[in-house]
Amino acid sequence: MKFSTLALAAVAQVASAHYFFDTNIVGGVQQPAFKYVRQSSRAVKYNPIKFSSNPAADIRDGSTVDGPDIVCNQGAFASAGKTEVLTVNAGEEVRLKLAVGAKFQHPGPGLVYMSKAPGSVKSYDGSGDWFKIYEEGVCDGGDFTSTAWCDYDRDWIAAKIPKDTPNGEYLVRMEHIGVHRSHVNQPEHYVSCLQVKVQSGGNGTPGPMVKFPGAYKATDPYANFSIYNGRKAFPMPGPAVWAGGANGGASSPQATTAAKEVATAPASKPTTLATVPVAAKPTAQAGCAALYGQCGGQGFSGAKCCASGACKAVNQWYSQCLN
Ligand SMILES: [Cu+2]
Repeated sequence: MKFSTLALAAVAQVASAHYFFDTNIVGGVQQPAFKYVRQSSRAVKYNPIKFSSNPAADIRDGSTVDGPDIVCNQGAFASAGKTEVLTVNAGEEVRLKLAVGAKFQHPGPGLVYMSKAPGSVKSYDGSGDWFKIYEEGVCDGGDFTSTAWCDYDRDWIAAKIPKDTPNGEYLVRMEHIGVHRSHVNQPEHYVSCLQVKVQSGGNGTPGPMVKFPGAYKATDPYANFSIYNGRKAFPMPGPAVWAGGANGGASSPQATTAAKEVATAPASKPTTLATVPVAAKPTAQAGCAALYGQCGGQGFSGAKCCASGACKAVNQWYSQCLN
């Protein structure tokens, strides 16, 4: 097959708009791709995981948030045995980096979870309990549809293994969620898992605990959140971050997180609203897709127009409204 210049440009766009993790960084040194990170088996590695309530044509590679792929990505467990186990001290940072030079160019939160393997993490499918060790959402007063998000335009997510984490082998699950289409119940989940052995740990009782699938539901506030039409507090997906120690049962995670977002985001600053031009545009106007929304592609039956930006072909199955 011959590639036109347009097709090559489209591939470059994919690399920046969609993404997957392939490597971890230790002491500033990038480790070989998929040495400690489980590799997914999906046909298009950078595709997101979406809710199964979406139209079938919008699901990528059959991966849904309601199925096993939300654990560590599609088919990742099959690579567990050949993926090595990284030894880390409790209190140290783990960091995952995106592959092929991609950056997070969807607005949305970054989240890190851990789950203890009953024995060797190489034979653990991630069906046990998960606790959250880190989350980041909105960081500053920038454009609420892009740069205001902490990890926007970055190519990594990092978190410190809590000092109180008991010794043992764990999966560390790194996730970025694009929320540019959450207003139509289509958040995009990008997930990968790192295999670690925690040493010099503590005697904490991690929690609150959740399961994957199960931690996220299509009816959750984050999955129905609009980044358009003004700045507002973002309801963080999943449970509260484990605070360390024995208080694994912190209550009302959503409320706690929302309150924190309000406290850190300059929600009522009038100048902020004035600098968000996209927000002023009615996204549902004439049924056209919002910025970053799908506006075409093979098998797509929705409106082929953009309320904001221009409709550009990302690949034969996916055209997207982009600036
Ligand atoms: Cu996307």
